[in-house]
Amino acid sequence: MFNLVLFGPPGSGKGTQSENIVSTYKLQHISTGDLLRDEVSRHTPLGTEAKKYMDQGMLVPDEVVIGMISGKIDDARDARGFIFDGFPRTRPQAEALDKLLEFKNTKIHLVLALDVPEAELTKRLLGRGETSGRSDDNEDIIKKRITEYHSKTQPVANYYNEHGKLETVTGNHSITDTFKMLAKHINKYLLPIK
Ligand code: B4P
Repeated sequence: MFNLVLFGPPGSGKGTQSENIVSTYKLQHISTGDLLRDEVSRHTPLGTEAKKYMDQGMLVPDEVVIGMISGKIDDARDARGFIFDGFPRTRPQAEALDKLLEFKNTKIHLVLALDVPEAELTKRLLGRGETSGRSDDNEDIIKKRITEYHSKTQPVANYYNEHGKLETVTGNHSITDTFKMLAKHINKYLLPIK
């Protein structure tokens, strides 16, 4: 089993590149953003709670997100591996993920961090907001999301760096070129499935 974390600030292309990675390497995709939006659209109690935070550009509380992830890992126990997209986003989430995986006799093998300048992130998220209808893609909320990223999520990169698992890739190139750079790192662990 090979487990990958795709890390980066809001709008860095985690969701976009996850699609390419999933179709090339046949990993099981776990996107906490997608899972939360699904809960919101189904008006579940978890979704109603999460929406309060997401609409303000804030992170959803750790216990809500961690509880949601655990079941998803169990559902796909025969997978070739997982790609965690947008998770973990805090140090407690990273520690909880390590414990969950250890319990399942596996671990995170590689963390790929997308590095994109802040002006480009804002431009992309405003562009996505014009078409996606997402509540977190207007200028004030984007600023708040980037502030949350610096204070709560950036420490996750340090955590994985301390464990020797972090590789940084410039995410400011075209979608195809960025994918090629990510693939170079993944190919050291896993070959593409045609
Ligand atoms: P997410 O759904 O994870 O999404 P994101 O960070 O906004 O974007 P992503 O990096 O995936 O960018 P994308 O590919 O779409 O988070 C949403 C919210 O959910 C969070 O704010 C939080 O409230 C909550 N949440 C999620 N996980 C959580 C957790 N673990 N803990 C707590 N709360 C959590 O790309 C953006 C745009 O750029 C797209 O339009 C795309 O087409 C474009 N683009 C991508 N790559 C490009 C490139 N190379 N060049 C040009 N454009 C590009």
